[in-house]
Amino acid sequence: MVPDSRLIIALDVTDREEALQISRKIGGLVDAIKVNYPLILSCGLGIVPEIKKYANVIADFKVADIPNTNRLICEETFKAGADAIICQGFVGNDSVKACVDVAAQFGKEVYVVTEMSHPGAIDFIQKHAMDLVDVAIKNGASGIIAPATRPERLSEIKRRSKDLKILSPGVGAQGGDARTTLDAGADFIIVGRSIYNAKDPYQAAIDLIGQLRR
Ligand code: O7M
Repeated sequence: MVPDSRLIIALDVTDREEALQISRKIGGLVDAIKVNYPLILSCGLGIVPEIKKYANVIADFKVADIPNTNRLICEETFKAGADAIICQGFVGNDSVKACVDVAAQFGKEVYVVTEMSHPGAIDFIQKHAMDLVDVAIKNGASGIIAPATRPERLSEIKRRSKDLKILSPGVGAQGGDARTTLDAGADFIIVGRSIYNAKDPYQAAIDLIGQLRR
């Protein structure tokens, strides 16, 4: 994924028509549409190729299993047409490698979660964020997920992550600021509610892109 708008929408709606309508409206504006369990559990993986008509699709399944199960999950996801998948790094090098190996077969990308954006990330995962960056580097992931809600942590993670792309959720509804997040080192911001709950999601996306280009 090469940055253009630097905006990824998190399409966490559960209604199929709403998901397709938003994708149709703003797919041409954003760098990717991220789908997560709310949409996939509601509509099935079959919605991936439909969304792909409008933008690249990132499957945010935070895959966190043994290598064999990770492999099976990644195969199904890439067969459905996703361009990238997100996995957890805390399950270890072998599990992440399984995802990267499948992605390589399909010519797709893997992103590894490091520190998450919510307050609970401080309980456990924050202590290991730098190790998780190392797991992503060691296993050849394309990039990582790091928090827009803690710009100072994002900067530290950026320093550690070298050339890995950074996708950063937490702008808007979780309190993060778009411009600050880029300045702290993110390549892309991931935004959900501030776009799909807006009265005019198209205009909300345009406004965010304007902030990112300032
Ligand atoms: O903008 P929001 O808060 O409505 O949505 C944020 C999206 O990013 C939503 O899909 C979350 O599941 C996801 N996300 C986080 O909010 N925090 C994280 O630490 C990680 C993710 C994520 O995308 O992980 C890959």
